[in-house]
Amino acid sequence: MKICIIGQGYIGLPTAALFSRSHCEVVGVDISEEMINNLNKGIIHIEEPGIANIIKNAIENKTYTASLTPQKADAFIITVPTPYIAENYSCDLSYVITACEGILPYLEKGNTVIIESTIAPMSTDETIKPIFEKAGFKIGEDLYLAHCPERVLPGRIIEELIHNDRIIGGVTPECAKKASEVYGQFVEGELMLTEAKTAELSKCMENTFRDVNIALANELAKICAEIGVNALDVIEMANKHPRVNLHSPGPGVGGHCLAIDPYFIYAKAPETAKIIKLARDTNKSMPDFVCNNAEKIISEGKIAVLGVSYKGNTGDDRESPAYEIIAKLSQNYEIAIHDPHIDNPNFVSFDDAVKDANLILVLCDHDEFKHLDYESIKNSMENPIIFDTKNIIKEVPEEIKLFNFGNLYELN
Ligand code: SAJ
Repeated sequence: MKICIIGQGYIGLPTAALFSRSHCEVVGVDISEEMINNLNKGIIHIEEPGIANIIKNAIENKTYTASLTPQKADAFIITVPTPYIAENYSCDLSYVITACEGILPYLEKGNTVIIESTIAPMSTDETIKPIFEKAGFKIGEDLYLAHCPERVLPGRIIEELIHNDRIIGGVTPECAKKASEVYGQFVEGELMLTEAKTAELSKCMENTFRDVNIALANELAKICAEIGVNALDVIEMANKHPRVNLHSPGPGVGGHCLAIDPYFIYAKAPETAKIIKLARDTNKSMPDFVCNNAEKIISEGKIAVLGVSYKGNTGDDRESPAYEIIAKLSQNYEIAIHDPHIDNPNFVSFDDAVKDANLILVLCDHDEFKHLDYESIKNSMENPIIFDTKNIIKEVPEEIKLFNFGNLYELN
């Protein structure tokens, strides 16, 4: 089977890797010339376990090539970004539309087209299907169109692409059947066949479920800071109940999924999607909450920020709340940023970050931050204080004061 994958980002590239490992002939297409040249040399641009080797082997075996233009294939998979439009929170389909139009000259009767990008409910039927119909195809008869959202966790993408159950939302039942034959090449989880609109809403709802639960934890943290209870203890105790799973409070919700997908549902039904919008607002308020508490801890001086990735142990900083926190605090404090997973010339080493700092602010749960070099901290800081917004530091020497979401009420 020959597969053309449009978009070689966080999802497109690992997906290309797995198809090529399963002996499909894969063409990975992207608009970035630099990325395409690098990929053809085996140089990959994402930090994700397992992918580099698979792509290197696939290039040697000629089962993978990167290209600026699509080629004729049996199946086309679209994995391009879908941001939201700030004015009305709706799903920006422009990259998806451009990608669909871009494959039209290469499409032949009998081909399958799959949209993997997360899209708002009804997008496939109302916006994407007409693109192919206008080009003369009869969907479900001579072209098979489906929405098959990915559902993988960065850091475990290869593992989850293979083993997670997969939603296959066909525009017609025949479309779903054809799309499932494509994923059958490497997916070992269950392939669940359904309609495109059900697939679209299921994907958005998965991430909304998590966003709403995180908002509940963040609201609890704020309540506890106000009334003088340890929020982290409450979560630990409550979670001993067999049917309770309170999530963890944090500096806000980052990433390209949880911080965006709930808006796609909200934009479709703004009068009705009340909890969804309130959860977004609550999570978006967390950078302010962190800044306000940091200001209560120290009123001036230098803050060493540890970690800007939105997710621990990755170099992924998309939509990271850390940047909003840094921008706000920069107005009144000197800021030094350290992140061992992100290559940025403005970031500094751990030692330089903590040197003469008045506060260490942990914004990301990289493993490196679980056990900091406390001797170095004691030597570098006159009055060592740590504010750990991710609750990854469990114990510090008694000369160091530790704040986390469990004891912020002490600042009142
Ligand atoms: N976070 C909290 N508290 C928590 C859990 C997470 O504040 O208890 C924060 C994290 O720090 C991070 C953000 O939420 O900033 C999102 O992290 P995440 O690990 O929950 O999710 P993502 O965005 O990396 O991946 C999600 C996953 N969806 C679900 O778990 C429902 C993944 O399966 C999806 O494939 C992915 O979105 C996606 O592509 O849609």
